[in-house]
Formats: sequence, C-alpha cells, structure tokens
Amino acid sequence: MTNTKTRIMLTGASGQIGTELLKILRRAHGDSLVVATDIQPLSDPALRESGPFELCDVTRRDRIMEVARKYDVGTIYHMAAILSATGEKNPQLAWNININGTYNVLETARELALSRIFIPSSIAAFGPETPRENTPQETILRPKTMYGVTKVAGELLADYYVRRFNVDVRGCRFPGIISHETLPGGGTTDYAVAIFYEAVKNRRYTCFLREDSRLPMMYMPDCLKSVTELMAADFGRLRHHTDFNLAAMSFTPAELAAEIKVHIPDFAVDYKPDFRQAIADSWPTSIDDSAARKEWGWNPAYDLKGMVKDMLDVLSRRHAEGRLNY
Ligand code: AKB
Repeated sequence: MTNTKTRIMLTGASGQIGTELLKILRRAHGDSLVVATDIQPLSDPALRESGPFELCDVTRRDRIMEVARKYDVGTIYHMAAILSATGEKNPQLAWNININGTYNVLETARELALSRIFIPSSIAAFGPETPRENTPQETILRPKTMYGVTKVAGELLADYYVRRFNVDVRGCRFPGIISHETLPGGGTTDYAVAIFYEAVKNRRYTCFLREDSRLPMMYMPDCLKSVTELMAADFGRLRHHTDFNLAAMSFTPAELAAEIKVHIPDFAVDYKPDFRQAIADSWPTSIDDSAARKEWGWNPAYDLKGMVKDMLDVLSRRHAEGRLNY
C-alpha cells in the first residue's frame, strides 16, 4: 500500500550526510515540504530558518509517528546513526540507536503506509571473511564491529519489510564519505576528512590508520547523487532494495597524502594507528558495484584527483577568509 503524500522527513539532519541532504531535498522539493529532525537543534542558522524542524529521538517510535502524522509525511530519509568507532566505544548505544531507530522508522512506514524510505547501510556490513578486493554484491556478511552487526541486521530487517509488508525501502552500502560542510563523527574513515583540514591549517597530520590501509571512499556530491538516483529509480527494475554495493574510489592514507602534496608540497603526515586500525583491517579494499550500475544506472563522477582538488579549493578559500571552523 502506498500513499501520495509529498512531505519528506529527514532524521539525523545535523550529521555529515544529513546536513547536505537537507539542502538538496529542500532545493528539489520546496523548503516547507522537508521536515528536518535531530536530537539537537540545527547549528546552521540558514538551514534552521529555511524550513520546518522537530526534535526527534529515533529510539522513540511515538515521537517519529507524531512528527510523521503532524506533517503528513510520505517519505523518510533515515540518516540518524552511530558510526563504527563510537560504536566500539559504546556498543549498547550503537545497538539502541541503529537497531531500534531503524525498526521504529520501518514500523512507522508500515503503520502509516508511507510511500518510500531510505535507510543507508555501510561497507561495515562486511567482515574479515568477506573477499576484500572487488567485494561482490552477494557475499559473506560477518562483521566484527557492533556498527557492522547493526548494519547487517538493518539490511535484513528492511528487506523483510519490502517482502512481507510491501514497504518500499531502499539503501546502499556507503563507503567512507568525504565532505567539507559538516565534519563526520565517530567513523573509521574520518581520517580522510580530517587530513584536509590539517593540511590546509597546519601542513601536518597524524593519521590514526597505517599508511597502507586501503579503503573504499566517495566524495559527498556522489553520495548525494546516489541517494537521489536510487530514490527516483523505478521499483520494478530493482532486484535488490536495501543493500546496494557502491563504489567510487579506493585509496590508502599514503596515496591520499601524496595527492594532497601535489597541491601543498610541504604537507607532512605521520602514522600512529589506534583501535580503529583493527576495524579498517576487517573491511574491504574495493567494491564491486555492478548491481547498482545495472539496476539504477549508478555512475560516480569523482575520482581521487578530482575530489582532492575540489576539497582543497573549498577549504583553502575558507581558510583565507578566516572561516575554517575546525
Ligand atoms: C565509518 O567509518 O564508520 C563510516 C562507514 C564506512 O560507514 N564512515
């Protein structure tokens, strides 16, 4: 059962992806039609003023339902989550937010017959027994982090709702996301954002992963493109729903540092791996995204060179204007 309600609700609107997704959703659908929600008020005054906002803790289903009913919501983008590194420090919190948050959004969708839901998964769904290179779409999912456990459970639960209750849920397994608007928080791939701020500000960076830790990554414009394109895809063409592998680029910290040095020759990096190294070692180095390419035309625009140039252009300009908040 679907409805024709046009309003959109976004959870985790203060987060790294949420902040930028909110902007493009409001641009595409109209400011007043996109309800931003988070457990804290939005910090960007322009975003705060531009449309409706509600405080919403995703572990409270009654609150999600209340907001969805109040605004006559038809679609939810569920971005609120605890990431891998924070999840290892506080596994109980990761379970509560990620599992109960996802279940509550799915139950809201079922009860209110919402039209479409987006729930992201992650490369954290894979584990050390998974083939690490060109990781296939269908493969072994035995993650060793609590974040990964919640992502696999979330994929399976969402898929169950597609098949059992006809809820139209979609999602992809995001690699590390690199961006310059809102800092990521609590992830293992966060080094690939921090390195840019430190390069621009201090010309030095101490990396918490080893220099040869190759991981799949993606630039934010491609991440946003993947969400909007998957959500616009014809349901009848989708064989997968909640677990699309996605790839854009893969690199090591040393390769990223070398590309930054092309633009900032005196940039220097040293390496002090911490507990996040074990998490990175359990994840793939590259991903086979042929299912996403075939089923909804996925095709990323940015490679390592293009992403590094764009990141440094934006952050250097901001630094020169005294606006690099880091
Ligand atoms: C993390 O590092 O935890 C996230 C992810 C890969 O899902 N960026």
